[in-house]
Amino acid sequence: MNYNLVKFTMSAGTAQQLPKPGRPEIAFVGRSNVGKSSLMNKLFGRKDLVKVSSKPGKTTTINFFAIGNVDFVDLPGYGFARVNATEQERWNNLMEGYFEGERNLKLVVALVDIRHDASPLDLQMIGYLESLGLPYCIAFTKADKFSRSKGLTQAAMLRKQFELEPEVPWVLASSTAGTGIGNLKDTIERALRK
Ligand SMILES: Nc1nc2c(ncn2[C@@H]2O[C@H](COP(=O)(O)OP(=O)(O)OP(=O)(O)O)[C@@H](O)[C@H]2O)c(=O)[nH]1
Ligand SMILES: [Mg+2]
Repeated sequence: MNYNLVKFTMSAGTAQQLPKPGRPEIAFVGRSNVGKSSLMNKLFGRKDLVKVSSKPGKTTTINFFAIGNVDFVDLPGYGFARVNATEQERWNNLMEGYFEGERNLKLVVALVDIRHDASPLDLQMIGYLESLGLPYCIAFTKADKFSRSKGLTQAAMLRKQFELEPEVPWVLASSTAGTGIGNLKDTIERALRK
């Protein structure tokens, strides 16, 4: 896949605005601020195609990026203390509309911050992906914050906490250092071939 050909295609702020399912999709989910948008930029080899912010809750819409006939989907993060219930409800409807919309999801890349124990919301997210029977992998992000050996120990501990089956692919990733990007691309290619 030629990542250089990436193009932003559209944003959906409500489930009704989502594009019709059909094209193969690779989606990125995780807590707000975990590094979804940064990791996508790194995959694309682009600095700021996907908007990144130091403030959590930057991504509030579902954003689609196309590479040939495959869509890469940046989802708004969870766990961000939103100011009001209306916004939280919009988020819930948007995410449910997406995941339960019979899309052609080839892989969900679930991002987890390597530095922290599995949070209840992360556990819930993985459980949700499992319950829908979606193919997923885990990207442990911000691996640059640890030495390689500490990162590997921490990843093993988190995989236990999530009770991941051995066949669930995982990578240690850092958008700042570029760690794990090749590995993640291989995982994506394998998922697209299935
Ligand atoms: N050290 C380090 N910082 C990172 C890494 N990836 C992202 N960050 C920082 O983490 C913050 C959040 O990154 P984003 O990519 O916007 O996170 P997001 O998951 O898209 O956040 P939302 O859009 O709020 O859901 C930014 O300040 C990034 O610079 C990484 O691999 N290492
Ligand atoms: Mg984002």
